[in-house]
Amino acid sequence: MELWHDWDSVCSFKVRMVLAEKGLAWQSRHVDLFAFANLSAGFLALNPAGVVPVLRHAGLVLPESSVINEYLDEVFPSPPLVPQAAAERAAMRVWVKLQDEVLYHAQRPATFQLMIKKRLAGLGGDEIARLVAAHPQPDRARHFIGWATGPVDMAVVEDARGRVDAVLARIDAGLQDGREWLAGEMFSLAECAMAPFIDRLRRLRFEALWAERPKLASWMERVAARPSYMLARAPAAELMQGPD
Ligand SMILES: N[C@@H](CCC(=O)N[C@@H](CS)C(=O)NCC(=O)O)C(=O)O
Repeated sequence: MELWHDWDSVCSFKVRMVLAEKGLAWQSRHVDLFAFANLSAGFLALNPAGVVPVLRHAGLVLPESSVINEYLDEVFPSPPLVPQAAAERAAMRVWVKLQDEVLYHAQRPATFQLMIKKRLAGLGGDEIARLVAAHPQPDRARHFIGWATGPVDMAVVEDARGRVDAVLARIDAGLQDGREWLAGEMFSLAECAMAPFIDRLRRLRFEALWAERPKLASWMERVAARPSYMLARAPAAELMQGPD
């Protein structure tokens, strides 16, 4: 099994978390997003969308972290990460969709302002524009040009914080009545999808968003205490620097 990924990529962390939960061995194919290796012809042949992660297993080349995670659970069912009951399985998928479609995009501008900008500081705006010119997703090229250059824009960070807050409020509300895990009785792919954002939001110093939400805060601690979380998290040397 091979995984094309970058270490400090939330979408890659999501898949590494499932691999770790299941104790699966995998070969790392590092795609350095800061060298724009995801836009090389070789990588685009694997994933025309130009994003990580991509899994290769038994001749299958698979993009999309949530699809990869469901595939891994079907092919390697032990320990299970998808609930048996249809209602819980559906609930799990709604959480994963919230992560994919809302939380990922909510935090992204803040990650650009407070982390990616620092990492790309050596490159001028023109150089960045040149490097992303052939990005298969024009919106993403625009994000690099608009958010990864110039001084930190705190208005963008505050807007992102507000959008993240709305997602965290939903998670908090989903954890009422002593519920330990999002989809019901078991730790599931819903937690694997959210786990990387616990790391990211802590490092963005967004902790005020859970300071007054004890259920959310203890769920975050439960997820971050799993051995798989530490195994899946980027090694210290690979972490982007956060806000000062
Ligand atoms: N929906 C995709 C999104 C993948 C994605 O956005 N990956 C990011 C890293 S977390 C990436 O490759 N970014 C590079 C870019 O935007 O150019 C998934 O979940 O796999």
